Amino acid sequence: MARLSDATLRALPEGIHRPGYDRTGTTVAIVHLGIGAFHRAHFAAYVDACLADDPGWAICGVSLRSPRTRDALAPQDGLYTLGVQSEAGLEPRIIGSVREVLVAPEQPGALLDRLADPATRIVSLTVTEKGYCHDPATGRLKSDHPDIVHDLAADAATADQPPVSAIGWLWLGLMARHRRGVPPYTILCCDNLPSNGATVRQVLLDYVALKDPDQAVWAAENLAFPSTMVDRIVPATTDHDRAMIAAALGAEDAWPVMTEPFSQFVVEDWFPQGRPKLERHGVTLTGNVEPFENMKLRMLNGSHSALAYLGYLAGHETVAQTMADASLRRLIGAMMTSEIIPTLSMPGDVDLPAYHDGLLRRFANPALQHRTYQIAMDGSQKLPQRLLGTIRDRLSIGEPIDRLALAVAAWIRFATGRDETGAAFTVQDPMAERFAALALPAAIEKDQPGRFDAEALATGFLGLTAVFGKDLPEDDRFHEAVVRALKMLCEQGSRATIAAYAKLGASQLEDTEV
Ligand code: CS2
Repeated sequence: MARLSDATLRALPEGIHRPGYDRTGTTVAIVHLGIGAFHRAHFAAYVDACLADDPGWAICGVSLRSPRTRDALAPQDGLYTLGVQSEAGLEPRIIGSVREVLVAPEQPGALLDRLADPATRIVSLTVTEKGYCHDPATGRLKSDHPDIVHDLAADAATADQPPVSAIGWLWLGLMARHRRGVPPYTILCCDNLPSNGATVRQVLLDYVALKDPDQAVWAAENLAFPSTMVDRIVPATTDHDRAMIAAALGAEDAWPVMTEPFSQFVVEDWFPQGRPKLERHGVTLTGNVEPFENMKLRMLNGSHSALAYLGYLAGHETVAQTMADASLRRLIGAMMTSEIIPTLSMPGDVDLPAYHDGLLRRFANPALQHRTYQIAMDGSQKLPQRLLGTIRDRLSIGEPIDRLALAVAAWIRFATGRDETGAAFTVQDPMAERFAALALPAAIEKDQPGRFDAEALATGFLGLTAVFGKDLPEDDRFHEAVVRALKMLCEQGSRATIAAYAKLGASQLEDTEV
């Protein structure tokens, strides 16, 4: 079977949507750090649409570690398939906006040239929450993070000792431009962080204060960090997806990306060096992204994480399966309606109940194989912006937090690395070793793996200040609500707990014998 590439593009079956522009006439103006599936299903797809009327915004995608994406896409001239999946079936679309893929550790010189090139006007990022090497509870750089320690020690001026962190690369590129009198690029964070532009700005400024203190004022005054809200569900690609795409294309694509029909991108309009005409292609440009970010992080991602932990414990492999569990669906719906929506204050034209309905529909998409285990990854980096901010807001006005606390308890139970049958599984999280050390003394009997003392477990995990800060663990209402939920999970199991929380009102829970 032929491989997808510029040469085979024309031979694809007629109905397949493909770039409506001459790819050779495009020029790279965006360098994207972290060219994973999410970027290829989201920003790169918007840029692909923009290239049809403005060829000046193609993308150079960068992998900071693994060569896998480059190895898959290079023989395809950067082309790949976006497989949009719904109940109506599969709609493949060929994306042409990625003109080049670099692997930072292998091609540091080429990457530095791209970053320093005056033609580069935006550096965007999807490096996941942990990729910013920051403390999720405070939003500040972890100066003792091994990647930051490495980058701070590396030669400041060249790529001879290339950085390993995204922050290190951002700064190396900016300094190369500064020395040559080239204006700085706009830094566009597309990760699910709270106030993501401001957060990345703070992390970068913390880095500069240590690396190049003489440039701290320049950096604070001259760089642009528009905030964004990014939304599209993108499960990891499977071999089954590859086979399905090959059948539709009649050509092989080594790494297609699968997604849902829904896509949303809200961007703060702060691009001193210009930007593609995103507003023509469904992107919302606005002065204030924060309400949208809060809505999405708390409603979608907060629910996603709750579903991931509760669902995984209850034996549901995918999000669609969690939605087919009537109790879990009811519980998540109620968590959004009763505990999350009241914390949001949105512009007048945003209909939150409709957003809630839309989310339940999207989660239920049976065509998407979105694994609960995938979403459960890196909980320590996700919980603060997804669940804990909402909990803080609720506590500050004295409102109940039972369902949110159950989600936190489910995370703790998951982080023990033992499922309810006692079987061990791998917890993927930068703090996984700490979790294992906390779970060990809370195990009830060493010969009965998977049985834990809820009180001991909660006290241990809630002491993780990098996740919970200092304030939350000291709040008795929070501590009690988490312990109550964790006790039920540990003693009665996730299914019984989900059923109880789905049925009961918050005040009744307090009277329930567990
Ligand atoms: C998910 C997100 O894996 C996860 O943590 O919650 O990737 C989610 O699918 C996206 O943010 C949707 O926009």
